[in-house]
Amino acid sequence: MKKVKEKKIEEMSIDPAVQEILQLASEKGYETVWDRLNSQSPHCKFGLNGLCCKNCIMGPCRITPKTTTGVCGAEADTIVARNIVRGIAAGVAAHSDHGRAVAILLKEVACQENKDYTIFDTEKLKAVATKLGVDTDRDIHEIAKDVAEIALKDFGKQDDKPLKFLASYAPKKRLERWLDLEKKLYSETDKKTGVIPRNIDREVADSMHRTTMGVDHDPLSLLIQGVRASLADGWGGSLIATELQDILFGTPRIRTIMANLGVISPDHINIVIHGHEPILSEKVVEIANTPDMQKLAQEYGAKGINVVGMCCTGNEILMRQGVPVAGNELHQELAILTGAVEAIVVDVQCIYPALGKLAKCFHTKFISTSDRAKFPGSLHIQFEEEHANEVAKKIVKTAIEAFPKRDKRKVHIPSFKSEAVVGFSNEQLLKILGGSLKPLVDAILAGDIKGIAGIVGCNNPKVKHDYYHVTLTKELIKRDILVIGTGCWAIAAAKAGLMRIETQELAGERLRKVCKALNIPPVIHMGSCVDCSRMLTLAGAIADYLEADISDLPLVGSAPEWTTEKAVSIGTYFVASGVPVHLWPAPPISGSPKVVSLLTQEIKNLLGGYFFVEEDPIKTVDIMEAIIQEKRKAL
Ligand code: CUV
Ligand code: SF4
Repeated sequence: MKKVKEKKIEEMSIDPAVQEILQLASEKGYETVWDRLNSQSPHCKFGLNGLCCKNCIMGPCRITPKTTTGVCGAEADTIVARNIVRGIAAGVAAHSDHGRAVAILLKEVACQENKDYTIFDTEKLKAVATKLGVDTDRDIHEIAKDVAEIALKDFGKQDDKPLKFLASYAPKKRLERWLDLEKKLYSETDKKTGVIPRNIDREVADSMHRTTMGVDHDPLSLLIQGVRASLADGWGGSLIATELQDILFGTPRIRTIMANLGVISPDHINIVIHGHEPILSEKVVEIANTPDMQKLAQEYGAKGINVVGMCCTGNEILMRQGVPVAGNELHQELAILTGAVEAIVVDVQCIYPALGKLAKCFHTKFISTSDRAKFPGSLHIQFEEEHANEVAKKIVKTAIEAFPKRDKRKVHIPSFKSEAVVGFSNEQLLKILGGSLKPLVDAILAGDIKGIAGIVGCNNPKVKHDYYHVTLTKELIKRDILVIGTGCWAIAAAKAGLMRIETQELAGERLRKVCKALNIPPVIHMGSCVDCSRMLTLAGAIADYLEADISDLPLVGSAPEWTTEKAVSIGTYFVASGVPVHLWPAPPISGSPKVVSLLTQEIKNLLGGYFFVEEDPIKTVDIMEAIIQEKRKAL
């Protein structure tokens, strides 16, 4: 294979902290994700186009102009659709398992079987209960038990009724549209096809069943199942995760945090928490801050303990506790390369297995904690909710004990860090707006806010790190489009200083005026990936307020540096909820013109949303603005 030419460091990332550490890595010979990408390039074209099937052992089969079917007779359309649906299902499974863990914990806390956690936010508990139709005039433990049970039922019920969370949270018109489509698809195809999710686990299982060898071969039928599964994520698993986490750990409030590798401290014991579930990260933060642990750290010669976040679990603890964040997806190896990290503690999702080998080059303990995520080279300390305090203590102590082994000659911490205003839960937004959506809706109707763009998703070494996130964001606010978002985008925006109040000056005149009046930045951090559900419910609330459907509103979405299967699920549930969504890099569907046209055009008539793919960020904003203008005309 042809060797691709190596990228220059400036082409790899726009983040100066990243560039600095990459320079160091290249001088000292440490391997990073960019090197491995280089070794894997050029990538297999069959995989890139979605044309490789290995769903049975008559294969693997690849589709070429000469060989147009697999051994079983499956054509390109079927293979491409099956592959993408499997990706969605995996994403749904990941987010929803996260939600399930929170629901189980809430039930245990409610039944007072778990005493290491508490019901922190009773106001949120009552709000969620009211939405679900649970009687709130009782002891909070009884209310919490009912809420948890409803959530758990959404994972396990066997009837064909919509998920209770979806039915209770989705806006009226959208629900009607899904039900209509459900009926339409019922009569046109078989009885079991529809868009309304029945049970979160079942939609994952159904997706796996129908994509296995010899089951569903119709691309539309397959993609509709992908849509149904994705809705079980957005209005199911992810929503459950967000709402129940708020109950257990508190609804985010506005606060200022610091972001980038510069938050790693030269004099403290640094613990990086990476992964997704606040059940772990909240505990580590809490225990590390106890006087006992801080004292122990001092006995070991450190000034104290500095816990910092990374990726989505970083988003969770910055939103709720104001914990600084060391970076997004592509920072995980770079944090270790600073030489000043005593422990990188992980649970599930987006964790590179490469951390095991890299940590061994330093004194860093790479601590895995989840029974479903083990790594070569990690120190496994199993996290158990029922002994959370004890396990968290063990984790923090392990980090403290690593401190004397830190090699001062290897320490290199970039000084870059930026301030960011974060913590915009919908509850906080409403509070800023004076308790009603009216001022926001009025600003949209008047054109002071031309529209709202939600940007989400990962980093990907295939694209210049943070470049798309940051360029898109700056260009959108310049055109009076408010930007909200989650995930690694949010960390990119925070690092780039776009979440400071001063960013108002980069916004168009009309958006600037609105942000000044509300004293908020024009770039809004709404949380982690599961908190995309906050954006869904915000869109839903605006729709209900206007007695409209989400697809009538001037909203657009983007995942401009996406990596994971979870991002495919997120993109799909936004499309299925009526929002046009931009993607870059292109998803692996180009091998089937049929699937491409279904997802970029035909789906618009069915659900109102659709995907579009564009590499250039400015052209992307042109398209987004055109979509917004079109919707505004119809408003
Ligand atoms: Ni869950 S899914 S790389 S941490 S946003 Fe970041 Fe967000 Fe993608 Fe992963
Ligand atoms: Fe090949 Fe069909 Fe088996 Fe896929 S399911 S590997 S296309 S024979």
